[in-house]
Amino acid sequence: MKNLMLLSAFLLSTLIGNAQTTVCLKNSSELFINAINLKYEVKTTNGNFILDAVKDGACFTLNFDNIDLSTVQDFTLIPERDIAPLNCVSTFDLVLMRRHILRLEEFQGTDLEYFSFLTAADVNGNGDITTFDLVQTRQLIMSVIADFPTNTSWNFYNLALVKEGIQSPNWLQNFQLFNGVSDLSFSSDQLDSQIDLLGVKTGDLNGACQ
Ligand SMILES: [Ca+2]
Ligand SMILES: [Ca+2]
Repeated sequence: MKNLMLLSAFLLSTLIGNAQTTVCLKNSSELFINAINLKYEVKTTNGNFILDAVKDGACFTLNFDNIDLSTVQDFTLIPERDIAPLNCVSTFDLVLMRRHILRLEEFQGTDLEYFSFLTAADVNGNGDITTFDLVQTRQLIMSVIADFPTNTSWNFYNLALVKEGIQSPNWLQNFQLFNGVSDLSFSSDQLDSQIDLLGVKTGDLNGACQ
């Protein structure tokens, strides 16, 4: 009888909870980004649940304790940091953007830092870096506008997919390689794993923000 009870307790614990999923948010230097909240939506065959991730040191733990893991279809990460658009955006970023637009100098840094630089520079989020981005950044610095009208203060990407994309030698010419990097949903076989997200502060071209 005791063995039977132990067996059913074991079966229940394998069915419900016990997934240890860790999510870390990093910048392009792979330093941890701290001032952030993380929610996650779990889609199951019994419905969807939105939960708060628990800060655990520099990273977060996703808790699936009360969810029958066999019903999980996928889960989506929802990082929240759409505040302080002017944070880390200075005239130095304007200088870097202008030099890039005028092709005055080659980028110095890693490919990951270059990906971050380009993403941060496209402040209006239209997929290109032009004088419109320069104008909006200048307006923000001069308090003509309070935030980026068509972009959030931060954007987050699947770091593993970004790293995969920049491994291709011609990644700069082929942005198709980055299809899906902003999709933060993960299938149930990524329960029990560590997931890294890349955070990019809009307008912070020198990547000073954490
Ligand atoms: Ca743009
Ligand atoms: Ca900056």
